[in-house]
Amino acid sequence: MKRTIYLVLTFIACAYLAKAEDGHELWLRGKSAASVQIQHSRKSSVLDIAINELKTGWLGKNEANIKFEFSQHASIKGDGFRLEQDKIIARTDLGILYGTYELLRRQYLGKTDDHFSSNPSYSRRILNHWDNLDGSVERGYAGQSIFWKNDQDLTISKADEALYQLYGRANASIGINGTVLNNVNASAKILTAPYLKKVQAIAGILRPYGLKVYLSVNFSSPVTIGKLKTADPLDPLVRKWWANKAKEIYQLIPDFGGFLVKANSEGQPGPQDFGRTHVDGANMMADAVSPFNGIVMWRAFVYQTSEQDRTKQAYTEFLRYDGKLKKNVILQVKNGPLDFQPREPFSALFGAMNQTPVMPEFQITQEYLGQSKQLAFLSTLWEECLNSDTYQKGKGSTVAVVTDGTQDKSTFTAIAGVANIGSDRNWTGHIFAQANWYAFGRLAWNNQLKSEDIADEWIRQTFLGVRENAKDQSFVKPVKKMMLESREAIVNYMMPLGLHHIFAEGHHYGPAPWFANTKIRADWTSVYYHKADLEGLGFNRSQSGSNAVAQYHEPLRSRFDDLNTCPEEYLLWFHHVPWTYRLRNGQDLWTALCYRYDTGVQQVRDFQKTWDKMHGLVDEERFMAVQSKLRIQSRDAQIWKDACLLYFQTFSKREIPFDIERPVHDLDALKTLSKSKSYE
Ligand code: BDP
Repeated sequence: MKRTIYLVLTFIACAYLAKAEDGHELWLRGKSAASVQIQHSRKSSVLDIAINELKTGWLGKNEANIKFEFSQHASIKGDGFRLEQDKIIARTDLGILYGTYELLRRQYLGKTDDHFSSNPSYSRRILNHWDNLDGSVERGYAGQSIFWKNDQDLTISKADEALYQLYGRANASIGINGTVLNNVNASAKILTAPYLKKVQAIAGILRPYGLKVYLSVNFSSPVTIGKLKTADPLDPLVRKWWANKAKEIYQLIPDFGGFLVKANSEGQPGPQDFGRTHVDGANMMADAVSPFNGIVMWRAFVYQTSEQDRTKQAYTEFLRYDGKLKKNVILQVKNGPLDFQPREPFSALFGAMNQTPVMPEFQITQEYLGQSKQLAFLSTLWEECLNSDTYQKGKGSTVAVVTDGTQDKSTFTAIAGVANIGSDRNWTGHIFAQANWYAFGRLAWNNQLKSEDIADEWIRQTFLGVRENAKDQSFVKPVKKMMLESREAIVNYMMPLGLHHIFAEGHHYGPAPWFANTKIRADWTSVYYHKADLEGLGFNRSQSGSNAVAQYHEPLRSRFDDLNTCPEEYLLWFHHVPWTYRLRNGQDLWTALCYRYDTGVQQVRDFQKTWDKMHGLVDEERFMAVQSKLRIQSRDAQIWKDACLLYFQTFSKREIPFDIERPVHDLDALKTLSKSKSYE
C-alpha cells in the first residue's frame, strides 16, 4: 500500500514536473532562492509588479537591499533606466519595471557588471494581433485568439485573466508597451459598446504591465455600425461620428493608444471609395483622437489591380503625401516592398519620407516562413532590414536610424510586430517561435542588438537553469548556431537568389511555382513573380524592366540595376537572368539554383542531428516537441526543393548536377499535394 502511494506520488510529481516544462512559462522560468528588500518612495500598480518580480525572481546576494530611485537625468530617456549597484534608476515607474526585468535577466545569465543603462530605441513598441472577433486568428498557427472567443461570448474568465497577466508580464519583460487587439482586416463591431467594454477590461489588466491597447478600425464603421449613409472622410457627419467614437473610447480607456488602419488594401474600405485620398482619411481619424493624445498608424500596404509592378505601388502612392499628414499620424510600412517574404530588399519607403514619421512592421507570425511547423529564427531577418542603408541622407541612414528618430530627432517613433501568439499552451505553436516574440521585443527596445546575443539570452532563459554555464559548449553553442542559420536555410530551400512569392495559393505554406490563374489578379500568382521561361528566371525590375530600382537612392539604385553589381541574394528580385549567366562563384544560374535548394535541405537535416544530440540536455517534453517539428520541416524542405527544381527544369532543360541528391517526388504528385487541405 505504502509503495502504491509512493508510486502515485512519484507519478504526480513527475507529471507536474513535465508539465512545468511545456513552454507555458516562456523565458520567465527564473525562481528566487534569496531574499531581497526594496526601498521605494512611491507606490503604484506598476511598481508593485516590479517589487513582486524582485521578490520572486531575485538571484543576487541574499538579504540585498535594492532602491528604486527617480531621476530626471538627461542620460535617461523615456522609460529607460540605469542600473547601479543596489539601485534601479529611472524617470518613470515603467522605467523601474523595465530596469527590474533587465536586472533579473542579467542575474539569470550571470552578467555581473554593476553598471548598466539602457534607453528604448522606439517610444512605441507594439504587437499587432490579427485576431478576429470570432476567435480565429488570421495567419495564426498557435490555436485560437487569446482575446476573442466567438461573437457572443465577451466574458473574461479567471483563467483568461491569469493568461492576460502572464501575457502582460512576458511583454513587459522585453519592453513591449502596446498591443493592437484585433485584426487589421477589422470588423466594425469592435467599436460597438459591448466590445469596447471588453477592451476596457483587457486594458485594465494590461495597464500595470505598461501595455497600452490600440484597435484596428474599419473605415466604413460609420456606415456599418453608425447608420450613416457614407463614410466619406470630408463629410461633417462622418467626422463627427469618429470624434464622438473617440470620445466614447477615451472615457472608458483614458490611456487608449489609438487606431491602426488598413484602408483601400486587399478589398478593405477606405477614403478612395469616396474619391478622397489616404491623407484625407488618416487626417480625419487623427483629428478624432488628437484631443486625447491618441495616434493613428496608417498602413502603407496598398496595391491595386494595375499594370504597375506591385512592389512599386506603396511608394508611388504615399511619396506624394509626404509632409501632408497630421502630426499624430505615423505610416506603418512592412519591412519589404512586397509581403513578408523569406527575403526581400528593404522597402524604399523607409528612405523616401522626409517629413512623415515611418514605423517598421515586421511579421512575427511565420506566414511565409514555415508557419509554426518550421524553425525560423527571424531576428536575423529583422536585423538585416534594420541595418540596411537607405542612403536617405548619405551613408549611414539605415532603416534603424531613419525610423528611430536618430536622424531627424523625432520623438514620435514606433515599431510593430504581427504577433504569433495564440491559445496553444506554449503560446506560439513551436517552442522556437517563442524566440521570435522575444527577439521582436528586444530589437524594438534596442535596435542595435545582435541576433546572436538575443539568441544566446533566449536559449539560456528558455532551456537552462540559473547561470548554467556547464552547457555552454554542449547545448548553447550548437542550438544557437542552428537558430542563426535557420532563416537562411529557409531562403535556400524555398526562395534562393531573390526568388519570391512562389507559394501555393491561399495558405502560403508549401510551394506552387506553377501557380497561374487567369481568373484572379496576376499579382496573386507565382508565375507573375518568377517569370520563368526558356531564357531564364526572375523579375526584371531594372531600368529596362519595371524600374523599381529607381525608388532607391544612389548608390543602391545603380548597384541593384546592374546585373554584375546586384547582390546575389536579390538577383532574381531585380533581374530576369539567363540560365547560363555565371554567378560570382563561377556556377551558372541553373547550377547555382540547384545547389542552393540542396543546401537548404541539408541544413535542415543538420538541424535534426544537432537537436537529436540535445537529448537529455533539455526536458523530454520540449525535446520531443521540437524533434517532431524538425521532422516535418525536413520532409517539407524536400518538397520545396523537388517542386521548384522539377518545375524550373521544365524551362532550363538542364540536368540537376549529379552530385546532388535526386528528387524523391514527382512533379504531378506535388501539384496535387499543394492543393490538398492536409498539407496546410
Ligand atoms: C498578407 C496576409 C494577409 C494580411 C495582409 C496584410 O496574407 O492575411 O491581411 O498581409 O498585411 O501577408 O494586411
